Amino acid sequence: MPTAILSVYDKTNLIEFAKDLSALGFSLLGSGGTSKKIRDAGIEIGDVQDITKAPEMLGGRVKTLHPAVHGGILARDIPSDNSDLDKEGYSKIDLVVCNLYPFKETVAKPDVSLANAVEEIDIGGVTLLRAAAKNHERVSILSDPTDYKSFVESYKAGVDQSLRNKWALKAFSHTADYDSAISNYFRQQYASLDSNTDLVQRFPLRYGANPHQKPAQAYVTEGEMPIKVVSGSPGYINLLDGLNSWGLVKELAEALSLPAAASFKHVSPAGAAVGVPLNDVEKKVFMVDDLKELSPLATAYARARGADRMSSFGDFIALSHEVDYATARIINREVSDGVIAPSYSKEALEILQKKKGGKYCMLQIDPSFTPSDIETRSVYGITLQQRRNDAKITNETFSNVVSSEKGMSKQALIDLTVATIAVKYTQSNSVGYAVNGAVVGLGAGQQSRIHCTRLAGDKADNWWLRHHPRVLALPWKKSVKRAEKANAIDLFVTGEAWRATGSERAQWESMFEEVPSPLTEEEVKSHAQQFKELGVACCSDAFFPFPDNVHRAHRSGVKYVAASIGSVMDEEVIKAANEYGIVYSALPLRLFHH
Ligand code: 93A
Repeated sequence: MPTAILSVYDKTNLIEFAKDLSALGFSLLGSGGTSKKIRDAGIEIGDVQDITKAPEMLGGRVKTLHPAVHGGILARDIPSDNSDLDKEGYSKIDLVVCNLYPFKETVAKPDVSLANAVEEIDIGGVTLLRAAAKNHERVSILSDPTDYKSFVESYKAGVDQSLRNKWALKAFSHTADYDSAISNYFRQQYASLDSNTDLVQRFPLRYGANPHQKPAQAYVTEGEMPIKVVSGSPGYINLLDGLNSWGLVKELAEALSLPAAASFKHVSPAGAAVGVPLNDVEKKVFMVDDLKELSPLATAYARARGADRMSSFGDFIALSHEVDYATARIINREVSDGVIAPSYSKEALEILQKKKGGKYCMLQIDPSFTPSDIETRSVYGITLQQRRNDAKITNETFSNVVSSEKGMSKQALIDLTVATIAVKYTQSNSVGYAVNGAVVGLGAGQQSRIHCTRLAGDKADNWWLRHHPRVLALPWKKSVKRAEKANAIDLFVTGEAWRATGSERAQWESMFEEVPSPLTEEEVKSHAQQFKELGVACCSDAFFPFPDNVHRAHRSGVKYVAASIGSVMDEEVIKAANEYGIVYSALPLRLFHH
């Protein structure tokens, strides 16, 4: 006679099922509440104690935890297991029906006490599920009341191993989900930044992507959280920016053996750069000409922030090395949301901890932290997994030159590396232009590649126009702030200022001692000619589907391209590159990032 153990919290469909099992010839055993309910319905059922010969104890904490139960479940059909059972007088159990105490529902209630939550941690039920699921070759495990019917049907037709396999999977998924709810709760109680604990695995976030998306948190499930909050209280997007930008600067600094900086907005870089020294014009363009000493890290941030000053307004900054006094001084006078770095010098801490009235978000990351090879996220309730994009960008990455022009200078390799690592951390589609170790134009998150190429090109053109002597000599009124200058310069170089009318125009004009006249077509043209001489590098995160991208890139001084091939139009694209003497490197990788 087959034996079934029933121990369920959720008693849905239980009576009908017990009836069916009896009719199929099962001998039934139940834990306290389960057997009572079945017996009260007039169905014959024994108690688990009948086989354990031990009472339920500790107020129900020990009901089914006994070798008579688990020996009966785990025994295989092999002589040694049979003789072990015989020695103890135990019998095999063929079916386990179990679902667990409602831990998730309990901790979701407001004001639940820790003691109440702990009491809802099911131990015996989880053990029943795991034991039966482990021995699913012989035992059926039902953890979901909706499976009772199919069990009865399949049992009548003979044993269906494939169903047993599926039920075992379901049982283990159930216990895994249950345990992760418990560890999540314990993490909140015992391993949060807000409680005094040695093991910090979690910190609460102000809110999610939007203020109404509460609660929000950041956590690790293994080891220690590699990030410390030095000041401020980060939000969800701060963390997205911080983690992506840190990945970028760490990789960039390692690739080029130079300090690196990134200025992120909405999870894409507005700028990224390495610490290549600045000349006097660049110091003016990047608004750091008043600072005496610039460290390599400060130079990297000045360049990164100077790529697209308007987009960098309120940025999240990543710095590859310890934040020093010079870098902290630049950050301190810019409008910025936060910074992530491996450490802060004493002077830097002193400066930045006062920023925003002490609310400036400062994160410190353990530089030796290596994320797991597998990335997991959940979108619309579905869990997605992929291998992390840990492809290394080295000089070798650019070695397959497919154009007739082949020469690649050391500077070109640096700039291609900067552009490529930047697009690797940019929301796709993306195209990035770089010069002098810095991104100078980035087209991010466009659905069409030519729009990325145009956007990056327009940004690069404007960046170069900001070097124009007439921009550097604009007669500002003393009261004009740095951010206002960035906006006003943008209106000037794009010509938007002269399309503006009414209060917009008046406001723009009010910033100058003397209202400047527009740049003439000739001035723009001859300045652009000098840009071409710089030899701009360009990386696309996937192949160029049409030659229009190459034509557009060329107009913004692009001399070096790194993009994968694989388009039916490759030949046309490379032909266009050859028309301009562009060095075209076929990337061995695609670098989509989402
Ligand atoms: O407290 S327990 O972890 N100790 C046990 O030994 C045990 N065995 C089964 N809880 C235990 N269970 C759980 O009791 C089952 O998972 C089920 O949710 C519940 C059924 O209890 P009752 O039959 O008394 O209603």
